[in-house]
Formats: sequence, C-alpha cells, structure tokens
Amino acid sequence: MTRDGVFEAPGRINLIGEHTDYNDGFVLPIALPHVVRVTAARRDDGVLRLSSRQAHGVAEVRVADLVPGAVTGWAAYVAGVVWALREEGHPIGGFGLLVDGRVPLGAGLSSSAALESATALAVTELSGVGLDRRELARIAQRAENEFVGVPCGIMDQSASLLARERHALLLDTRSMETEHIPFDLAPAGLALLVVDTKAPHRLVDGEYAARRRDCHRAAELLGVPALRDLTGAEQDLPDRLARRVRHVVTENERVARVADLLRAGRVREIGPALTESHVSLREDYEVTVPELDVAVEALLAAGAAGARMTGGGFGGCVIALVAEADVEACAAAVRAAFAGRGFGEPECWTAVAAAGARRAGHVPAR
Ligand code: GAF
Repeated sequence: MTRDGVFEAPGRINLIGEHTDYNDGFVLPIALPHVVRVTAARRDDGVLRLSSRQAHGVAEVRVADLVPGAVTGWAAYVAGVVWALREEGHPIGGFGLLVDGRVPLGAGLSSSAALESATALAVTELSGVGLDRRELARIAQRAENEFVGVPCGIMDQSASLLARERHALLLDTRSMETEHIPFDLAPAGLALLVVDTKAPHRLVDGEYAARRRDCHRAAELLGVPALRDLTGAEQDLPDRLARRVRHVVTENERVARVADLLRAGRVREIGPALTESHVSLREDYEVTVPELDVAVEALLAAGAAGARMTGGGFGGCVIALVAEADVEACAAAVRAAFAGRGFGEPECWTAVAAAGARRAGHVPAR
C-alpha cells in the first residue's frame, strides 16, 4: 500500500432525468473531461490538513474531532467524506490533501460531487479500505447531506465515480443498477453544446429542499414509497403537488425513451425528449430562470434538435443536441439573445463523455 497518490474525479452533465434521483428514479448523466484533482498523502499524526490551489489558507483538524460544523466552506466537502467513512467504521487516519479544482464552480456541473468523489477514492485507496464505487458514491452523498448540509440525491457522485468514456450512465437510483450506453456524437456529425448561462444561482438550496418536500408529501398522500412507483398521472392531488408528480413520472418515462434510442444507435432522435424535459422543468417543476429559458428558446430557433437545462436549475447550464456544422451559429444565437435581454455573456463549449474517477499517478518525488 502506497502512502501517497494523485486522484481525479470529473464533473458531470445530466443528459436527462432531472429531479428524479431523490424520487428513487432514473438518471442518465455523462462525466465531463473537467476534473477535480486531489494530491493525497497519509500522515501519522491523525491530522487532516486541507489546502486548495483555488483558495487561500489551510484547514487543519484532527480526524478524531470531526463533527458536522467543525469545518466549513470548500474544505467541508473533503472533511465530510473522511467523517462519513469513519462514522461507518472505516479506519481513515490523518491525511494531507491538496485540491486542484478544474470543474467550473457554481455552474451546476457538480464540482462539489467531483471533490467528494476524488477524496473518497484517495483516502480509501491509500488506507487499504476496499469499497466498491457505489458505496463510495453513497458515502460521498452522506457527506454532502449530513456534514455539509446540502440535501442532494445520489446522481452527481454516481456519475463522477461510475461513468465511462464515450458512454452515458443509466442509473436506477433505487437499486443502484447501472448500464453504460454508448454516447459518442461525433460519428453522427452531432455535438453536445453546453451553454453556461452564468446566471447567479438563486434560491437554490431552499427551493431544492422545497421540491424534495413536495415529492415526499405527494408520495405519502398517494401511499407509495416514492414517486418512482407511479406510472399514470391520474392522481387526485392539490395542483402544485400534481404538477410535481407529473414532472417526475414523465421525466422517468423520457429517460427510458432516450436510453432506448441510444441503445438502438438513434441518437439524432433524442432531441424532442430533451426539449420536453425542459418544458416540464419550467412549467411543472418550476426550477428554471429566464436565462435558462431564453437559452433553450434561442438554441431551438437556431436549429438545435433539442435543448434543456441540466442539473438542479435556478441558474447553471443548458445543453443542446446540435449538428456539428451548426455549433457556432447556435452559440452566436444564444449570445445575441442574451445581449438583447441584457443578460451577462454566456460561455459556450462542446462536451464529450469522459471517464469516471481514477488514480492519476504518484506524487512526484521532491
Ligand atoms: C442537483 C443534485 F445534487 C442532484 O442529486 C439532482 O437531484 C439534481 O440536482 C437534479 O436532477 O445536481
């Protein structure tokens, strides 16, 4: 067992399956080439020493003293993973951990899940704790829920730890069963255009928790363990809850439809499902903001085959399925629409499906 190493874990884009993970439903993300890199070295003094190339200062805490609230800010995502592992009886001791985050922050691309995933892989591997990656994802989610205090589902950590290059990850968040479905757009002359709207995340934590509560309440009223267990939309519920339910039920159906099309090599045909997902997130789930809606509208008007917000919403990114030849025109259309509305300049780039978390090498000898 080596004492140190370099570990990387990617951010993600969700192709489809939004706000389904905390309803025991289905998601279909890809990992991005953008990673968080953690350089890790075991220490014998029981101290966790955390630093970041993107932040000033160093956080130091004894692992034995870790409790939620003991560490805050970016370092909480790292310390939380060590805390969650120790809570579950895994012998994780002191570590020096240096973080270098290359996943854009605040863009809804799961930089925090990437940080947790890289940490989980680093400290377990260097401590000889053999946990499979589904377990690591669960522990990383627990860190975020209980240590950081963000009530996220398990999609982002799973994407970061389980995804494969040139494949989308179909995940059943109830059974944690996975299927790696080929997702390579270039041979079809297509591209996945990402528009980072740069819209400031508004109300995101409170509204996310409120959506979770709505779903939980609706499941309770309908007498099912989770909204995943519903198939039809015949529910007798107050209007707001009925719309939340309709989003989750139809979104799970859309994931299945997109997965079928990808398996059949009919990637060109997934566009309408992406756009339907956006409309559902806008009208029924109410998690979009004007920047997201304007970007989707402009992309579709410029010829995109489908477009939708990706991630939790209330800001962040839009994705669009676009002919390679139309990438520039679509990006220009969004920039023009944003300028016309007085929004800040968006950032546009194309994404490919990259590999999940990995050991990237040894720490160079000093
Ligand atoms: C955020 C959460 F972290 C995920 O778990 C998921 O619920 C997503 O929003 C919405 O699909 O990224």
